[in-house]
Amino acid sequence: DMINDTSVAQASASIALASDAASEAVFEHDVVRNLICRQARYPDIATPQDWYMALAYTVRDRMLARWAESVKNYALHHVKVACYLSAEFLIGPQLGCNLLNLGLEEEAREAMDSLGQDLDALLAIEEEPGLGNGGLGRLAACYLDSLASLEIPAIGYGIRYEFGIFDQDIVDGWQVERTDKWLKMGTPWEIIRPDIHYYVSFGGYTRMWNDEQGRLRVEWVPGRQVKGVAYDVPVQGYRVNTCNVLRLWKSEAVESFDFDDFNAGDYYEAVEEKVVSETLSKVLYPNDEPESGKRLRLAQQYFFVSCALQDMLRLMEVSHTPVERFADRFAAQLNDTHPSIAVAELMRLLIDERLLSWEDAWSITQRTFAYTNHTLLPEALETWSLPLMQSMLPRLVEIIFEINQRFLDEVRRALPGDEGSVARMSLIDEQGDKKVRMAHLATVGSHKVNGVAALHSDLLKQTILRDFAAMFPSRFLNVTNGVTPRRFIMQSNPGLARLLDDTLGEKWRTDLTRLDALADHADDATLQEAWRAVRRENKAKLAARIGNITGIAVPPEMMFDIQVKRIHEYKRQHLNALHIISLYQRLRRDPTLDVAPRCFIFGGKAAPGYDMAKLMIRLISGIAEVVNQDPATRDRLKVVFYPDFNVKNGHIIYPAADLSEQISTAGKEASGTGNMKFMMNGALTIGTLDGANVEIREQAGADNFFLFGMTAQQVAALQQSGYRPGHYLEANEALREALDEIAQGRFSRGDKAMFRPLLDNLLNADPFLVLADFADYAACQQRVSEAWRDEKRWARMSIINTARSGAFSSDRAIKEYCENIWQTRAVKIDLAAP
Ligand code: 7GP
Repeated sequence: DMINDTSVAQASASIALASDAASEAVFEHDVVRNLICRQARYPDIATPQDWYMALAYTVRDRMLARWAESVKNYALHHVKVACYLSAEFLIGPQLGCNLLNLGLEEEAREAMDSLGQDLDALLAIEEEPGLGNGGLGRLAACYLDSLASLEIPAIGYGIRYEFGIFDQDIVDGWQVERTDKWLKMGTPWEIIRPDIHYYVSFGGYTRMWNDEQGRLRVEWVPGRQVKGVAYDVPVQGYRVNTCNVLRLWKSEAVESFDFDDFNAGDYYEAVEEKVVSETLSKVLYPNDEPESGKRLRLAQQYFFVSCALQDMLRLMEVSHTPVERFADRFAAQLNDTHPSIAVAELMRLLIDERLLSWEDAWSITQRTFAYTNHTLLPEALETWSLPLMQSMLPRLVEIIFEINQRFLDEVRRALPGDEGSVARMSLIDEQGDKKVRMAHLATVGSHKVNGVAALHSDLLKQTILRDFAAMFPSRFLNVTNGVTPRRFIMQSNPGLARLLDDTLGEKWRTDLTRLDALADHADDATLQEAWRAVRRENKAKLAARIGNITGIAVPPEMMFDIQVKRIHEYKRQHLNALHIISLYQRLRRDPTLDVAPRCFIFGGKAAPGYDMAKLMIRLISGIAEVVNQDPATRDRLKVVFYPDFNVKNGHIIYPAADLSEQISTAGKEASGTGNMKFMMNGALTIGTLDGANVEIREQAGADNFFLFGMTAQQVAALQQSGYRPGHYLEANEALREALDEIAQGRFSRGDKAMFRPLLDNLLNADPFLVLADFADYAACQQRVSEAWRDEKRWARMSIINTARSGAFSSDRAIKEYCENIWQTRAVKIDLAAP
């Protein structure tokens, strides 16, 4: 009844609208009220943290009526909701983007000003929730931003980790990890929903029984249960009333405490139970770690997926929709295989608890799910030990067996006598210790499977999912990734945003393809001058920050050549490093050498257990230490390792880049999204034909992209025919010298052993073809240097890159998901309507 109550609707609308119409004075008043009513502080003794909280609550208050209105509308109109299931959401700092999306930035700035507070200083103290590792988690966050901005009903489902990705310190050139205590000051961006909670079972056994109707039923008698409580983060669309929700689950102990029987022993057991239950959502696993001790990780995956599906079923009930219509009301996207146990869990919920037939349940399941793959690296493909899964999720394994049996029957019918295909496609890897192949479960249980860039989607069909693509060709498609221009242009590069407004009007803000018109002005001298001015300012800001953090003075006139991303051998930070060493050698040998003065900036975290990646960080630090203080080169060459690369630091780094390093071994980087952020902000790319680089080059034009290296095909062919790194070493003197200098301890304070593992790996195996691509990379970098000398040409190329970046908005990507996979559409949220 409540949702039809006009007076309630009017009240909600007026709460939301009043705050919009509100003057700066009202905003200011609300901040002070929150300072007192939420922080219990008067202005005269309030700390910056108090002011930040007061401001954040003031902004949040302006989102809540929109949120309630959005939720009400979804329920009322029985619309289809896109559910994005992801173990990671790397959402970044919230205050700035919420101010931007609500259109309240100026109002807030002025209000805080009158209160004697600097908005930028308050934005700077926000601790970001690091609930993701990198690309995959950040992509999920960009997609939530686009869904809300495109007014599409959506829910993000994930885990509320108490500790997110570790913070990185650099000590003596080495990475040192610190735990990320993002909640230590509390967070104003979540609403706890103790009433929205579900129970999730683990362990125990299953048994069959006959119910009163004589139906054969399966009961899972769990060994223990954990409670999942909803923690909601509002996701505000850009200049629209849509406010969606990111629902994160925190694990808690089940209060099954029997007070009558209680004695001291049981009490301590109960406390222990509580501790164990709460560890489930305690910490995010860093990726790229070797498999081991991952029991808790599987438990996390099942935990959040089960909560999400139970929540979706509850929403069906709330809106009085029969469960048979589940797939008409929800589209559920599996962000890689981490949530893929959802396929079996939805089957369990529908069969065991809602008593649907296998066939009906399976039809619903397949129509509900779609699966996005984010990697082809064999070591990153998830498998779970069958015995482990059997002990933790006995009922789910039974269901997986049944799915597999029915599926393999289908394979045998399609390919009679082809037991090779059956073994390859099975959900269970039977070789050695038995394992469940999660990518196969996701593929079989979904109606659509996509890769994240054109090349990657093709390779997916040719490699790891080849048999499936042959059998179900129409299931496979590509959706190239995208990034949100709200955060990565408007919020982090306000200078550029203003210049774009001045040049093009404001339409680009809601339709990024409008940037295209900029290309017509690429040679315009006035635009070029303004363009350079914006870039100069961004670079000066980054230079100042680098000075503060590292003590390294970098002149903003230098070319800023930047590689920021997770540290990984396939991303080849060491290729970049080897080129720097050889450049350094050339400069020492010939001080008059005419090359562009450059500052090479690196940033990124290495997984704590990934020794080679950590050694790569140490190598970069070692090069920086030597190069930066060498009087022979220090005016022309700088090297910086920027510590603790995260979303917040990205805000200052992307807009300051002249050159974006996207140099992965072709075929290994599924898409990349940093490449898109750099391009939008006017950086030129030096890159291989890998991931979305291919499409970036197509958009920018070959003349506006620095291409080098082997193609994915050439890489595969070379590896097939037996790659010999030594061959490339013999042919390249500069390469030999660079490796030799490392071996001599030049970048390790004389320690000749330090980089031995890295050198041995390159010389003996070089699995990512660093040596094979070195010569072409160095030659390409030479072309970069030459292009830099021509200021006008560079400005033109930079402008064209931004102009052609419209295709890489996450809005474009989300529209493709909606049309080609989810069949969802926009719903206008109108606050004024009674
Ligand atoms: C990344 C891919 O490495 C990157 O190329 C892509 O742009 C990004 O996903 C978003 O699609 N993968 C991960 O971050 C990751 O954790 C493990 O993959 C499955």
